[in-house]
Amino acid sequence: MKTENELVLSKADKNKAAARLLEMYEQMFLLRSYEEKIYFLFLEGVMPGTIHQSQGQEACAVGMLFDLRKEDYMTSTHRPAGHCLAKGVSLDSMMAEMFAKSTGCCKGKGGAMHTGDISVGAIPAIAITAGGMPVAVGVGLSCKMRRTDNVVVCFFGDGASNEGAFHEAMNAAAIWKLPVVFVCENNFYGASTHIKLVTNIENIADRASAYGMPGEVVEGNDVELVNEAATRAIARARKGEGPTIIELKTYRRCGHSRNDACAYRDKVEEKEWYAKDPLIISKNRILEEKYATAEELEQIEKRVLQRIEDAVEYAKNSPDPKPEDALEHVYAV
Ligand SMILES: Cc1ncc(C[n+]2csc(CCOP(=O)(O)OP(=O)(O)O)c2C)c(N)n1
Ligand SMILES: [Mg+2]
Repeated sequence: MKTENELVLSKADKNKAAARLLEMYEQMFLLRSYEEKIYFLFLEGVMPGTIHQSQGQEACAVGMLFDLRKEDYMTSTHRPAGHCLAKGVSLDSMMAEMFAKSTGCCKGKGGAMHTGDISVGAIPAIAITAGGMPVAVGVGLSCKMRRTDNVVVCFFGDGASNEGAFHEAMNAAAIWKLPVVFVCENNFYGASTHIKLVTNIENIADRASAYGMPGEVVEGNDVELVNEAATRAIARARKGEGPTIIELKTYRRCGHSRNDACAYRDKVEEKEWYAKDPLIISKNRILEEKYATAEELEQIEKRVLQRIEDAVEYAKNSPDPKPEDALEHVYAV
């Protein structure tokens, strides 16, 4: 039987778990709603450039980055919106970047595929498949050489795991015991190619042993499980024990890019994964555990949707870059 103190403690723990899951749900809802809004703005033809979206993969970004400090770093991919919002890039500056405005997080010069903001540790994204991985190793080396205890979370896809840069990055991080957490968002496709056609093993994380680092396979649509794995790997990295590979099994609810209807995907497979939507998994848990009522969740969602509308207004009312700005913030030798 539990003592009175233990009961009080477990109630406090429950309150903490409730607050964390509600916050994670709000963040995931923000990621989903932001990308849905962007998609419709693209259909309206009011935005230049192109988009690669990550609806369905929100638990990966939020679970991995939830406990990172501002001073920690994150590298992303051609699908960076969720990662950047979860790392703390401001919603207004991301929306303005999509409208190519001078108030954008990259002053309107980066667009969707180079989103980021170094002031919050979000290294602007690189759209070259696996291109962010050697960069993450360089940032990790810098963290170590400066004797900080900062860590780097490095996102990449299943497709990226067959690039040479993947292997070189893993090996260098392992031999130098760098504070890098490698996160493979395995959504089973590299553009239209199913992973089975290009990879002869079941789990990308199984490759960890080849570099002498731990590897973990996690249900990537359950934000709490992702967060638990993140906690283990981040603690290891902070203590100077070196890198980890975390493989998150997930699925995108959208096409590879904006005009992809996913004709190459099996419809039964799609249906099974759509039933495992990360937002629904968390929402059901919140309601089952009575962390909040349906009405309270609706209030949270309404608040988020209003923030997005405000960001669109901010972006639309922001100034365009001036022609001479093309010569600013560029480096040449
Ligand atoms: C070196 C390189 N080759 C090809 C491309 C074109 N390309 C862009 S995304 C992509 C698929 C990447 O798949 P994956 O790593 O699984 O990421 P996902 O799109 O599933 O998030 C490809 C082939 C590229 N950007 N860079
Ligand atoms: Mg993929």
